[in-house]
Amino acid sequence: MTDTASAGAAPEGGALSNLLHETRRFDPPAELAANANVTADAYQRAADDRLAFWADAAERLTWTKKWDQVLDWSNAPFAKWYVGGKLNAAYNAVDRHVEAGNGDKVAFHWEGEPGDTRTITYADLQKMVSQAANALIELGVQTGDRVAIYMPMIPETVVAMLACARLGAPHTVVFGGFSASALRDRIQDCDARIVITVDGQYRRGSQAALKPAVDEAVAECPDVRNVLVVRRTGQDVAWTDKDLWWHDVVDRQSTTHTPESFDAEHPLYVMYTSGTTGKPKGILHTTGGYLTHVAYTHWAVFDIKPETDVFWTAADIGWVTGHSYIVYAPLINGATSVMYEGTPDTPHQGRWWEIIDKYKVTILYTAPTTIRMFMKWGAEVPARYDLSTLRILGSVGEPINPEAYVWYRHNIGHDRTPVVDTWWQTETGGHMISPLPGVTAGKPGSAMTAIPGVSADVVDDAGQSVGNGQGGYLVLTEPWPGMLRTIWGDDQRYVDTYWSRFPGYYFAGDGAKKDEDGDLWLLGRVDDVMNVSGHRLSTTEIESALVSHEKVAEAAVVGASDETTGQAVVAFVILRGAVPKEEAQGAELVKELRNHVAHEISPIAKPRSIMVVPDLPKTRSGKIMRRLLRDVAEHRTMGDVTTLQDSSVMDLISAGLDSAK
Ligand code: 6R9
Repeated sequence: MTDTASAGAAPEGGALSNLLHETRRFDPPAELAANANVTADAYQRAADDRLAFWADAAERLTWTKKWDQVLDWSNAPFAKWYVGGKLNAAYNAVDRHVEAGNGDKVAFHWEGEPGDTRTITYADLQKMVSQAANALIELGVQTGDRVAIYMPMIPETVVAMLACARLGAPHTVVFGGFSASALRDRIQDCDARIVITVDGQYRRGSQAALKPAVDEAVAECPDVRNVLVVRRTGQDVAWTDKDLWWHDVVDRQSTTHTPESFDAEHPLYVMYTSGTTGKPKGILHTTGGYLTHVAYTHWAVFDIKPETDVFWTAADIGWVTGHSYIVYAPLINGATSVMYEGTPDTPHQGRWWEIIDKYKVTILYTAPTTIRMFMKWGAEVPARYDLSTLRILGSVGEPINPEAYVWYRHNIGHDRTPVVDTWWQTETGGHMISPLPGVTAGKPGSAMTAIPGVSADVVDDAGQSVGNGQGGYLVLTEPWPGMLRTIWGDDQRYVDTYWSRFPGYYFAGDGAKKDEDGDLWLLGRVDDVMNVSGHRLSTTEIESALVSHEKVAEAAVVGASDETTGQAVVAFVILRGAVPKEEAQGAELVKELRNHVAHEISPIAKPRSIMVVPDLPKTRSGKIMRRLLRDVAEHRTMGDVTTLQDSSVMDLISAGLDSAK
């Protein structure tokens, strides 16, 4: 994420518009359209009276006291939504469904990586959350205290989050792949007093310890009183006098707990997201607005039918996508979800499709990077399973290349399912720009339009709205319920980062284009834009051109400094499974790919060099860390790798580069 409000340049429209040559259109299936939760009139209703629209949406929640005012924007950009309203997040996610007689309904079909499974109903969840809340009270947690959660994808992670929410103690979940120092920084930044973790997790068939990283982090956090440890793998762990086993403390608690109501603006959680430089930003979300936003979008964008759907967000809970669409939204809406602990290729490359087949999943939500990985493994893998229950496919995290979109729709959705490409951020809380599956004729590669109740635009350097066919910066022109309220402990950084570049508008940090119909195409972070001989090129466009070549599964493009052209295009590609090894290493293939880019976009976009790599450096959310690839391309020592999902990837790439010299 960009940190400075003035960073970067947006690509110009018109100059290079490969993506806009995409002409394929996919209408919503008639049956889905006829039964859709949301129809086209929602856009008009929201445009006529935006606040009345969001007041309606808030009726999806159970309030103990209704709000007096939908939005107080008098102290902009510090928003207050549903002013005066009171509610409890955990009650809304769990208890009310049990009270309504749906206690036996499955909340989660949980699948462990080694093949162990657990079925957790809403009634089970109510008991588990109540016990965990009672345990936290025993450990001295009070309303407003922060609790850090460093856990893998197991049901106790959801329980821990909801127990915190129930007590009004904001949680901060730190992705289990992050290092001890990343964990320490986050605990210290939000001054968490309790840490909840596990002994270890299952990763690619083996046990990976998590607790040692907590020990290392907590050694430098004197204010942490206790570490609550869930036993997941049973492996040996070192023990300190702050440590307590979850089963010792939680299991003996009462299974009932009466929830208290909190103010709509009471902090719900802090989620850290990295800046390009400097310390991570603690994005603060509060209760009423955030829950309204995620519940509405989950219902509208995924057309969720809680009675019949089986919903699967295949993402990590340590990413905002997991918070909003594994935990809060599906539970608020009373849906049944799948939750999977492990990696997609353990013990075999068909694991996801086997899970869909087994639980009859109807809606799948994942990231483009994962789709491209499946492309690399080949279409014959999903073809072995029954995926006929799927009715909607979602994408999130990066722009989805048209080729990946079409592959996903065809090989996973069997050409029956709409693909909803959802643009949003940790900061926005929930979906902002997305097709609606029963309304929108989808264009592969385009996130289409702002959802009802949200106002987005593309502006030029001067903050003027650009015309159709033009590119610029993506901005959000009106406040929305799920918006971040501030950066934890740093109001000024909140104002500077998001609200200063274009006064009155939220600056998202992404480049975007409007096509001839006014639909939106996301072009990546503005700091990923290159300038080659005075031409501004977007990484996304060149990557999409490379991925459209039959031999390429995944591509990452960066701009490396170049004496003559200012910057030069450097590409890293992963090939599809079927390409023979000798060919993969040959100069012929590189030439073929360079020519392909020249043909698809323009000779200006032709990469100076293309390197075939086994893997790419990615974050927990599957975003390619181009900053590190730039370091490689410019022969610099590598920057901070603490937020990489797998830091050994960079060693492989550097080694390959050395041997290619
Ligand atoms: C949800 C999430 C936010 C950044 C965002 C943008 C990129 C996310 C996208 C997308 C194009 C999409 N992004 N979804 N770009 N199309 N459908 O990813 O949050 O981790 O905070 O990242 O991700 O660049 O600004 P977060």
